[in-house]
Amino acid sequence: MGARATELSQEDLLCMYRKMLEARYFEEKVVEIYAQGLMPGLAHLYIGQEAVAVGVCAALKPEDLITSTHRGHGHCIAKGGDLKPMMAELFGKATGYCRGKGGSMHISAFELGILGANGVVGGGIPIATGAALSAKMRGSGQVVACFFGDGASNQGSFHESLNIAALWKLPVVYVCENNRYGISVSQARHQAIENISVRAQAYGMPGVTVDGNDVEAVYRAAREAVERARQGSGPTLVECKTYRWRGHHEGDPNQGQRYRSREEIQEWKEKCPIKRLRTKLLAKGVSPSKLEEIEATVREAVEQAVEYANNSPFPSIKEAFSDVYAE
Ligand SMILES: Cc1ncc(C[n+]2csc(CCOP(=O)(O)OP(=O)(O)O)c2C)c(N)n1
Repeated sequence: MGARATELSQEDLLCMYRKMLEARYFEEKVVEIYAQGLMPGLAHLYIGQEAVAVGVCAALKPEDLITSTHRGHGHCIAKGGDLKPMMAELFGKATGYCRGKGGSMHISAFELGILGANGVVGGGIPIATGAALSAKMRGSGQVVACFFGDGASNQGSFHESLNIAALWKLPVVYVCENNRYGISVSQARHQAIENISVRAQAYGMPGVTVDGNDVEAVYRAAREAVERARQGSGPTLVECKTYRWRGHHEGDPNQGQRYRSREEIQEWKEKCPIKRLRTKLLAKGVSPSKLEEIEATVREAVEQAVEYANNSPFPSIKEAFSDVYAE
């Protein structure tokens, strides 16, 4: 993305705006296509959380690594994923990042430093920690950003990983996306703490909480944590407070009845991270037509990704067992 500077230029912010739109429009399309039954498996959408992935990945270099979650499309796009092989992967097609065998929840693209989305809650945390140990032992200078949710921060994998990463000063940034729910359980019903970042103290690393709907705030916190990791000073826990607009997965009927109110959803929609950046860009003197042009280009790119996915073949039955295990 070319950011990583202390101060973000207008060009950096426009780049972030484009990436956030890619994540949003890609998934708005997934809503439609999933409802038509064209996508096998489950789709957990990231709509509302885009500022986290984009703010964090803007602080990384292309050779840095990320691990993702079951809600991983935004992470993949922010780290440089191309919409066409991503959409093809969601359709189960041979032209997808994992040749159609990963689907929405298991996209990986090692060439982009994407070590994989993961259906196991908290499963990416030890993977990121191991990758950070590897980077340290190889002296590669790489940093690993590890995305996970508030629910995942209750898993043993979280506590064991943070403990060892702090002890060994591993180059990893733990990014907790506190979107307030683990499926239908609110944070207040699964944790006695308000800020998950306080857990960092127990392991001897810095912990910060930021507004996860403010891409610049996320970027600033991530940048500091990435620099700290790169200098050999060890991990940081960055908690980003945000919200998911859709149900837990597509097909979860909850849009304001069972576990959260319509008013709550509406309140968070008003804090839309994309609208917020748009307002900021306009205030900085960017013309509305420039933003409209970006919006139209991204919409077109999403349409092309769907066409590409639709026209791609399914993998051959003969390849059922290839690319499943590392060779
Ligand atoms: C080890 C494990 N336990 C339980 C589940 C079932 N499960 C899927 S998503 C989820 C909630 C995850 O919540 P959080 O980590 O906050 O992520 P979010 O869905 O909010 O992004 C659970 C319990 C699972 N996939 N893996």
